[in-house]
Amino acid sequence: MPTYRLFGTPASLYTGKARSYLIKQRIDFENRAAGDPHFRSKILPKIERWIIPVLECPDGTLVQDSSEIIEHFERTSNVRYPAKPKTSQHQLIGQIFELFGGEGLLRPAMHYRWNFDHANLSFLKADFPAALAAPNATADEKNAVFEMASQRMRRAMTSFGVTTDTAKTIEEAYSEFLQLLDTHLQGSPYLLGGRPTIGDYGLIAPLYAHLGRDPFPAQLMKSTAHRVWRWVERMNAPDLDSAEYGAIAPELFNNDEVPESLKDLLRFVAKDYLPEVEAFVGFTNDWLSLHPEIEEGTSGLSRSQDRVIGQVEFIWRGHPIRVAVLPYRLYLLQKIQAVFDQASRSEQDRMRALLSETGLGRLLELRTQRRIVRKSNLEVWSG
Ligand SMILES: N[C@@H](CCC(=O)N[C@@H](CS)C(=O)NCC(=O)O)C(=O)O
Repeated sequence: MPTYRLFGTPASLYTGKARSYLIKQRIDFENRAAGDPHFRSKILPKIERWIIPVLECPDGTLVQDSSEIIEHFERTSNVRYPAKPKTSQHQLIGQIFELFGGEGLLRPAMHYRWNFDHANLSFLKADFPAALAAPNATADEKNAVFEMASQRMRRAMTSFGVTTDTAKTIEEAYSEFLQLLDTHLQGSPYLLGGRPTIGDYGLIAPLYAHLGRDPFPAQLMKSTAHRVWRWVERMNAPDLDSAEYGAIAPELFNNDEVPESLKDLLRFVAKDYLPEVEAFVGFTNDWLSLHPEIEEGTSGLSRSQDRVIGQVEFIWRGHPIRVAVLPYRLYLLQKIQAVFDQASRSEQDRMRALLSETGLGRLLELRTQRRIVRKSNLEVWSG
């Protein structure tokens, strides 16, 4: 019987996000490797770029993008644990953590994967080719696959702002984040109470594949933030896996409540990531002004695999850093703003108060002249 197939790799950040969702919803699916000949010959030509994860549906429909994979099920079927929280503030917070998890935590994810060779390298050398190379590849071919992937990723790391100058600050910031999340998880098994929601799926992306699975950061997480480690394990379990919280878990934060520990996490996002959001929105607006010729429904870039429109410099925790600007991030930012835009007046007042209390008020104003939409599994500009 045909089933869903998730093409990706165990070490892939965004595959981990989609996989966690599929597991939690008990959707019948198979994990398939990106090295699978079917992926190369049948899927990549249709997706038009090398990117994972890709979900192949039983009817042959392909869905690329971890956020879209989640939306695909949220739109079309009765899911077990809806990813969309029930109440408005929680929806807003959920979308903030989808953006921050998948995009804002790339600095620690990349740093802890690629700058700790003494602990990680032998694992990565075995792990990458196992899923990226063809199943019958020779040892030399597997080594070549690893070398190519690792060189690409080490280069990519710099474009996220990971340098020798920032390394120590990245470690300090990540340690602060782990402690804040650990403290918050003292009160509830998931970010917004007793059920996993979109914010958890955003956060699991870096916290599973890189920070919870690679040897060095996994050890760091286990030894300094046990509750976060348990949450990573929980996010990959088919049940709620929250026995240690007792029977009260489903009732937690049911009233659109935002505990102080969650506000502290939002304050962290404001300090750690809002400056980057300001920078990429500003850069994008300048870039769009320079390119009025870009047609609706196109990316404005020459090749379908291009995802970066330029580089922008900003100050991150006292360091001037230069990072790549990816329009995809606007797509996730728009999801935060959509929650606000669609809410009632009184809900908007509460959201505004929460964001201004936590230093995130600007998130509602940072908008681009044109919106990013998705067409044929690519990010393109609206009219
Ligand atoms: N927005 C995409 C991002 C997917 C993505 O960047 N995936 C990585 C692997 S985790 C990738 O395919 N990178 C391309 C490359 O390595 O060349 C999603 O959420 O699915």
